[in-house]
Amino acid sequence: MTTTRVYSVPDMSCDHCVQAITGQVTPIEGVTDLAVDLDAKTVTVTGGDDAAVVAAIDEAGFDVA
Ligand SMILES: [Cu+2]
Repeated sequence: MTTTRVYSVPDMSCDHCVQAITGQVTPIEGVTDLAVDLDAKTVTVTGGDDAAVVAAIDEAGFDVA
C-alpha cells in the first residue's frame, strides 16, 4: 500500500523553491507522485521513505516544519 504524506515547508516562496524541492524529491526510490502547493506551503508526496523525503527537502535547502 502506498502512503501519501504532507510536509509543511514554510520557507518556500517561489517557483525556484518548487523546482529545487521537486528536483531532489522526485528521484527518491518509490516516490510516485509529488505535488507542491506554494500558497499552502506544503509538499505532498506519494510513496517513498519518510526520512528520505525529509532529507531531500533539507538537501534542497529547506526545513520541514
Ligand atoms: Cu524561491
